[in-house]
Amino acid sequence: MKTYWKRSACPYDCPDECGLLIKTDGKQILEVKGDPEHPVTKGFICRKMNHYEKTVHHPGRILTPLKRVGAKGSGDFVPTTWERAVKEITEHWKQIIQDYGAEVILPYSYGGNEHAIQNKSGEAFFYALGASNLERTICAKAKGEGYAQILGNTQGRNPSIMEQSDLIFIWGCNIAVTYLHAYQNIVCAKKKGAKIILIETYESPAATVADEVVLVKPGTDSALALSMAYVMKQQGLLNNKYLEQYTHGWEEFTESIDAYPPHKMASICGVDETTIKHLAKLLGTAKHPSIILGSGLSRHANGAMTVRCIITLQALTGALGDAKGGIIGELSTGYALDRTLISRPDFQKKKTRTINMNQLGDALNNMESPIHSLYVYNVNPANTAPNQSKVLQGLLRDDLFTIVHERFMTDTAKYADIILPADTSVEHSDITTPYGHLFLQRTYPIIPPPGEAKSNWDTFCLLAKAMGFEDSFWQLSNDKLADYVVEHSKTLRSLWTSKEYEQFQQGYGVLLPIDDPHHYQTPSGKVELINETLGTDRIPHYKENYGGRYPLRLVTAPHVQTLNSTFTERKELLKRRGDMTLMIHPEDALDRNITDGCLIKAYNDHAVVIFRAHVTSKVKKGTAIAEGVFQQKQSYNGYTVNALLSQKLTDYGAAASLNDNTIEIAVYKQEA
Ligand SMILES: Nc1nc2c(c(=O)[nH]1)N[C@H]1C(S)=C(S)[C@@H](COP(=O)(O)OP(=O)(O)OC[C@H]3O[C@@H](n4cnc5c(=O)[nH]c(N)nc54)[C@H](O)[C@@H]3O)O[C@H]1N2
Ligand SMILES: Nc1nc2c(c(=O)[nH]1)N[C@H]1C(S)=C(S)[C@@H](COP(=O)(O)OP(=O)(O)OC[C@H]3O[C@@H](n4cnc5c(=O)[nH]c(N)nc54)[C@H](O)[C@@H]3O)O[C@H]1N2
Ligand code: SF4
Ligand SMILES: [Mo]
Repeated sequence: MKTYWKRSACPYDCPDECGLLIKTDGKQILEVKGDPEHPVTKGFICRKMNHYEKTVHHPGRILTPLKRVGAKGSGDFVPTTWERAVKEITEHWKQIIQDYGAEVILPYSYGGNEHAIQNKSGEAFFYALGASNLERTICAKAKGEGYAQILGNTQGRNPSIMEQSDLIFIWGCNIAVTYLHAYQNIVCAKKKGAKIILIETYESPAATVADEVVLVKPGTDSALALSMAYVMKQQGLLNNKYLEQYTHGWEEFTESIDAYPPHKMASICGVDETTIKHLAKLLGTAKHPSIILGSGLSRHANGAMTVRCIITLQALTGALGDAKGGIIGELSTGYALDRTLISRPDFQKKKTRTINMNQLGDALNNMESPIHSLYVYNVNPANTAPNQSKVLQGLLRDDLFTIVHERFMTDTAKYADIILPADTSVEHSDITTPYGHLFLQRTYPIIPPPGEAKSNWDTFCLLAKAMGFEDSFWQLSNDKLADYVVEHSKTLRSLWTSKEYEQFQQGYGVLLPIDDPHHYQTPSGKVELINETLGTDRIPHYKENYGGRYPLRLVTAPHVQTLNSTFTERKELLKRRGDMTLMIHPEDALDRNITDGCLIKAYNDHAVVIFRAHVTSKVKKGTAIAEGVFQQKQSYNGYTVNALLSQKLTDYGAAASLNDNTIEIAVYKQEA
């Protein structure tokens, strides 16, 4: 058997989009490792992708289109052909479009495959169809908005700059789990003597690299940040030269921070006065401080405001203009590739209604302007969307015609009328657009798809032809579309030399140019400490989050063994992950007679969910942490943590307020 190695890239919703080397015989993939020549990956990938072959050749892969024969949710399907499936879908659509108009069709997708073509091509199809528009904001849109309100389109910083920092604040980022190569940068900085501070709601796996861990009450980081600003001002630690030269509104802003003395803010954020003063002094006296921002702290009613308040700290130190420090964690490479060549907004003939993906439960159950058909790809809302019981109730509707394009029989797929088999990233061409570093990569098919699995692009082309779309766009092959997009992305072509372009075409990770840190792409050309467009929010200030009437604040955190609901097909990872647990503080447990390992019920106005209690002082008193996304079959009563989450949106960005919910807990069963 002749075997050889091919370059590829991880397709998942993870900031690193690692470069991969794949050993293959042309039919199967045999081994997967990190590409040693990829400048960020450096040969190292996570344990999940280390055995990607177990996902690609998993016996549970869906290999043919399937038609439902049992009740919705039962998972009872029989194989059908692509021809019949496409005919059934498109005939159904033609009928409902004729009866009610195309807006009764809703596409539902997110980042299951982050590569540009498989991620964006569905938008072209649904624009051409005239379907409802999906507002894709489940993840970090509030963080992006908060960043933009102060820094506009300023390029995000490459995390490798942290290697030269002398102080790093890891702020609400589960970096040891979610951003592994930035974690490596921090380990490197630490070896050189940098001090590492973790600001979290629990002692997350990122604590392994931290010198100090500071636990805040969820959703109160802006109180901590503004109070640190107060202390820095009192102690004469503001970088006035920088403020005068590079910021807009600094006089008014620095005056406003007098309202946040530590003695007032300590009880709000749950961090004592001494610690606030200590953190302020560390930040104000460091030479090259970095703050790496996670998304967790932005998933609150005050999410964008929190992000903005934290960024102001790095304006006060002047680190925003420093090549060895600043704000890390809000980076985008999408600007270089013209993704509208894939998503084709020009195909939309008229504006259609917009439905927020975080409110799918409401959207499916709203019978005043009902959705008649749902097309799901790159996403698994039965497990990942908020208010799970409402989502499931909607998916159960007999009159909802649901199509799910998937690789595995997910909980969402079980509610489909028709399932279409999806391929994997080693079976098609694509282009990466990472959100954790500045290297782009092109990928090529390495093996043929198993059975009759098809890429998102090929599937949309089939549907387009059956719907009678005549644009020649739908005739392109996956490879040709990738060629076209790369060739016609003017920004990309202008940024790279022909040698770099050539390397990219050969599948290597190639760096986008790094901007001057002082190139503030805002309307004023400065850091906008005051943003005049924001009305009552024009000055960064402390704002409460939603909270709620139950005593414990619930935070959903990522799990190291899985990636959202992805990788739940992998038994060995699930075994290591273990039960669906809720982490709670020993005093909260004692108050309720809860012992470690017993079954507890967590409840609020949305649902009752059973967890195994994990009593640990790693969690702050008053907070409960649920790591990981679980499948219904791994739950105790059919519901997972998402059943306890509201559909409320963040202050800006219309993102999910996943970490802004409250619960009460009680013993369910003392014995397992
Ligand atoms: N292994 C693994 N990797 C992943 C994922 C995964 O599920 N598993 N998910 C991927 C995805 S889609 C994303 S968006 C990224 C997310 O990557 P991150 O940004 O690291 O993760 P978040 O889920 O946003 O949560 C980060 C931390 O925020 C904390 N947090 C929540 N609320 C607050 C708060 O109010 N204040 C503070 N200080 N901290 C708070 C949580 O405790 C959590 O540990 O990771 C990606 N990578
Ligand atoms: N409790 C809890 N809830 C969360 C989170 C959390 O940490 N905890 N994280 C939140 C965040 S940050 C996010 S971004 C969302 C993510 O929510 P989702 O986008 O639903 O994330 P995944 O679970 O990764 O689901 C992706 C699905 O896409 C499928 N897929 C992968 N590649 C392809 C492909 O090429 N084609 C097709 N058709 N399908 C493909 C996978 O098989 C998988 O089932 O969840 C949010 N919800
Ligand atoms: S999941 Fe993240 S860390 Fe793992 S290989 Fe993919 S990009 Fe790299
Ligand atoms: Mo995400």
